[in-house]
Amino acid sequence: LKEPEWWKKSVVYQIYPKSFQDSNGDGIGDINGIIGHLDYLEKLGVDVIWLNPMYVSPQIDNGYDIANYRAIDPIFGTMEDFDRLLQAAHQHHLKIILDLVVNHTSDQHPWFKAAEDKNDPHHDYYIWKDGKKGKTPNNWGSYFGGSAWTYNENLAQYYLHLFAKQQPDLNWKNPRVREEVYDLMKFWLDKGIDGFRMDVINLISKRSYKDGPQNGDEKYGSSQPETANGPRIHEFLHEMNQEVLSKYDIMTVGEMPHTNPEEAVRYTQPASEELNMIFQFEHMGLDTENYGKFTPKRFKLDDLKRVLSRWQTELSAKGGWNSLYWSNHDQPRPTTRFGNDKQYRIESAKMLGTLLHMMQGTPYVFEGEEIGMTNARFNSIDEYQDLETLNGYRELIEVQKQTPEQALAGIYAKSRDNARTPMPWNGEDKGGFTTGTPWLKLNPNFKEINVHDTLKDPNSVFYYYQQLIEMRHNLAVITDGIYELNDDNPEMFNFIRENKRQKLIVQCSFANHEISYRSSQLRANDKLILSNYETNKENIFNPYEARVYVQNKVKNVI
Ligand code: TEU
Ligand code: CA
Repeated sequence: LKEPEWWKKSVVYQIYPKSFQDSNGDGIGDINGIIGHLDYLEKLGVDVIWLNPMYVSPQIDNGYDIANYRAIDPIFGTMEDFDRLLQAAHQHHLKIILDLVVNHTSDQHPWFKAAEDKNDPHHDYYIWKDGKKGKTPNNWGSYFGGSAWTYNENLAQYYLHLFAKQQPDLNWKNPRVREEVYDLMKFWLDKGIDGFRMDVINLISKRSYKDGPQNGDEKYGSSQPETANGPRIHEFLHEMNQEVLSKYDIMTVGEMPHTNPEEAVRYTQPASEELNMIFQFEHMGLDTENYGKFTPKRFKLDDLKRVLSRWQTELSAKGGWNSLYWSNHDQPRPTTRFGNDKQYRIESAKMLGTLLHMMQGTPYVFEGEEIGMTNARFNSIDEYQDLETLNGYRELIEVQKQTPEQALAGIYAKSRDNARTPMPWNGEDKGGFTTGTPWLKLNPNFKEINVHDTLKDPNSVFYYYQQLIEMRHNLAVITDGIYELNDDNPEMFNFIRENKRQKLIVQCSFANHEISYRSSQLRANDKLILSNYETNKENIFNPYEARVYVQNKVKNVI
């Protein structure tokens, strides 16, 4: 049996540097702060760290607007600090992957400054359209609100920015752009990093610039049909693979909104020689109305079962590979979004962790998920920082005519700042995150939910995640077993994983109340190997209870 690639057996921990640990009192997390917590990550048992961008940036979109791809922004430290972090991580048996943001640059990047001269070769690094002021080339809206086009008076041209106007899209049709990107990738890979997470990488090949469909009463149309998974995307990714990726022993994960499993097979099957895995968004959209991120709707467990099972059976089974995630720096906290963070916060966090980590794919743990953090209920919009949130709030009030209370409820449910509150290392003043004023308020519940108290409690989420990660390292069936949903109860998410030697039976309750349930899958000699409760009633599940049984199919398997 061929040993699976290292990234198939790895668990990735995502660090949002700005919010992880401040070491110099300026209220902003930094590289030296990360170095101080490598022991904590080694204790958790994770294998890889994904770092959100720390390159030189005006911080309009918290570092996803890059002005120099080959330098560390002074707010995070120096390149020497980074080199020390990389070396220290490797000494702690931790690999490091960086964020590659090349669908767009910052408008402060020298390339864009030069592009404002039509005769400069950098002009065609970006996407310009002639036009009269007030008449945009099409109806596309930016993901962050407003138009996706901004007018340059001197050039009498518009430039495209799918995100903020300070994030002009790069023109990937220009081979010079592709060469520049491959060069900057090699700069970091030659320093010894272990791979890349690629920001909205499936938007880099634009199909056309025709109008997009409008949802609801939105003023703007969606750019998605013309920009997601475009005509040359596989050509570009294969070229990137041949020019750069294939020359290193690394892992790659592409962030790919609006992508379905069959497209994902094409991106991730080894024969394509493109990427190792992708972040898909289907389970992230279940509680979202199609015309607005901040208008949450209740999701149905049945939808979640259908979507996640489809990704299990239609991707890995066809030679592709899944990433597995509940949260990241763009998404609300899973205990609030998918569990019950009031009466059953700990149970929900453990149950959701079980559900995800027993599936086939590479799991990602976002900072704070391992201690069961929840959404942050701030009292006023003034306490939020994220431009997507602030623009969204204004739109809820001005366009959708919501009251401030209604709008704030939507912001509380879906704001990206829910994930970006500083890591609470203890219950002291400012949670041990900083000695200064944190750039974003801590979650008001940090005195109850913090690392110090969690590590003191043997029944905490942390030690449960430690077990999940250890099982993932030791039970081959989690990596190579087939997946099959057992849809025998509307309040349970039950599935099996099976290979020739072992069968795992995973049972996760999403019910707020006790349910009586008899599993047709269990056999007398099945051994309960993990549960987030001291299970005592064979067929009655406690609220948000998870159980994992193992069935050894051959003798003397551990
Ligand atoms: O996110 C892309 C993306 O799809 C997000 O805009 C997501 O759809 C939205 O935030 C969900 O509400 C990537 C980065 O992860 C994000 O932080 C950046 O803001 C964005 O690209 C632009 O670089
Ligand atoms: Ca700092």
